[in-house]
Amino acid sequence: MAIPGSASAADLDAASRWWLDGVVYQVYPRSFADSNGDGVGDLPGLIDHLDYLAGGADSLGVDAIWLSPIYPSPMLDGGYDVMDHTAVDPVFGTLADLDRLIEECHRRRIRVILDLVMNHTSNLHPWFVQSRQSRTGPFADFFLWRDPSGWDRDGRPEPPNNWLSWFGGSAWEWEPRRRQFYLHTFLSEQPDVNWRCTALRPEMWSMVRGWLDRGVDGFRLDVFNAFLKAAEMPSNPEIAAGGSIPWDSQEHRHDKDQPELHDLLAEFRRIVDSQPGTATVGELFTSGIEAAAAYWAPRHLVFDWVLLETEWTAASFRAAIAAREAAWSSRWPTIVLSNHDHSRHVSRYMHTLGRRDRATADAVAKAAATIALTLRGTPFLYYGEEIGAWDIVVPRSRAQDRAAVAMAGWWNRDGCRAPMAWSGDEKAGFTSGRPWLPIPPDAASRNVEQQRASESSVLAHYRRLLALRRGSAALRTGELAIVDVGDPDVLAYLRRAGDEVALVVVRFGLRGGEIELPPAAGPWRVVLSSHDLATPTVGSRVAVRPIEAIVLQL
Ligand code: TEU
Repeated sequence: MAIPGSASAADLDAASRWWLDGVVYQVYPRSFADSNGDGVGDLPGLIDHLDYLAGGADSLGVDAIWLSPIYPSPMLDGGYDVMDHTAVDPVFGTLADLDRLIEECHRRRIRVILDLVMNHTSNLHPWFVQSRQSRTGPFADFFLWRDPSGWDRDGRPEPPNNWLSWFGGSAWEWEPRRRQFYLHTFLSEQPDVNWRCTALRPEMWSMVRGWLDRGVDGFRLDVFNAFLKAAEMPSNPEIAAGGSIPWDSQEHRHDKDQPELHDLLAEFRRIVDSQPGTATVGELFTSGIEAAAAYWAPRHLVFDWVLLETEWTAASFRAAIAAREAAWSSRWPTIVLSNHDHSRHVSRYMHTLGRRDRATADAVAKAAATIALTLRGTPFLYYGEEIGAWDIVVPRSRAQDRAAVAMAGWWNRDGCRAPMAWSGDEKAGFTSGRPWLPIPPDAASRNVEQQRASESSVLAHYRRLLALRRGSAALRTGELAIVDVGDPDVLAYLRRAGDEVALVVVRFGLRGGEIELPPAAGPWRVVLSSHDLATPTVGSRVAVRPIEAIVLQL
């Protein structure tokens, strides 16, 4: 496959093509494994479970892990409010633990991606603590300070413009000591940094180089497309028929996606590219799939959210895949069904099906995994999806997601961040202490230990899919073409690389039936089914059972 602006896939050596044909696993460190009994996951706990993630008969076999932020933080936004980008929060461990994690990952041929939060800091970051105290001093312009646009009749200052916080309310907070407002796209405790301040960039680039020097293999860039705002900060156009959240009541023309961002990104990417074998993935903030593809470059992936917002029907997935293929063209997308910000996909899909039973949930988890691991692009798995994890309900009294507590109507993201279920013991093998979030109620029967022992488990299916993908150039980097198999409830697509062809067929609904297979150079054989191990060879037609995904090869 030719990659624009760089060598073809075949020309990339194995060490440098992991971002192209590998599989990334997102670890939410707080919820993965706790080694010291404080109820919060940590780096030593993660290290203890690397064999589970690495290659090998009894393991998953992922190629990279992405850690959500592990830096010192007040944890008002799950660590995305950073106080020091060059250190490790003691709740997760030490820099020495991180060095050991990197070493242990590299020993297992797993790359390590850190989460860079460079759009904002915590309000407790030393830069902001000094910046808010006066309009002079070395950090005065590290943040986005603006005079009020006026004063109301009660003498209160009015915000510089109409910009909104993603979490609701104005994006401006008044600081009496400076008699100015500062911008916060997210919580008021997350002041946006000023990327137009020339003194800021060397500080950020020094931090990035520091992690590269420690052997980090790449970065996930939090809301990278919001780094630059229009210099004059004009108000955004209002949208009368706004969407479901306040953010959607404006056209975000001036508070993100600025033209100068391409140069800033190029500067950052040159630093990363100077280290062979590295890669990045940009977390696109609320923009569309075309924007994602436009920001893409070789080694520098960009998330789009089309699949994250797709319903569990063949029509929805067909449309989403067609939109992706059209927007990305020969550029290389990512595949995301779940992450730490959204309801887990098994829960979303069960809602579409109107079901709550375990058997249907497992069937959906396996069928969805088949899609995620056979579409064109780099899959990003979210911890727990490999055992079919779904959302938990967190009572408001135990809510940790500040946005959900502070903002009415905000979905409580704790629901998708439950502790990983390693075993069936009372704390699921996650901790010996009081878990920071409730252990999933079904952990006793939905856990790694129980699923490792079963050939029909969701975990077993992920392992088989990952092994199949590893052995198939077509499934890793092949071209994709949607095919019509004459049944609206069935999604089908071909993956092709050279002479190798694979066909993926997925039935979404609850009524089985036969489909007509596309004509091929030879007989199709079923190499993997999400329902069972039997893999009959087939003729020109094949029966596809309810919520079944099958992979066929010639
Ligand atoms: O999330 C930003 C975010 O929520 C949007 O990118 C949204 O998920 C996406 O556009 C799909 O609708 C990032 C972090 O992932 C989140 O945990 C933080 O709260 C936030 O930035 C602030 O750092």
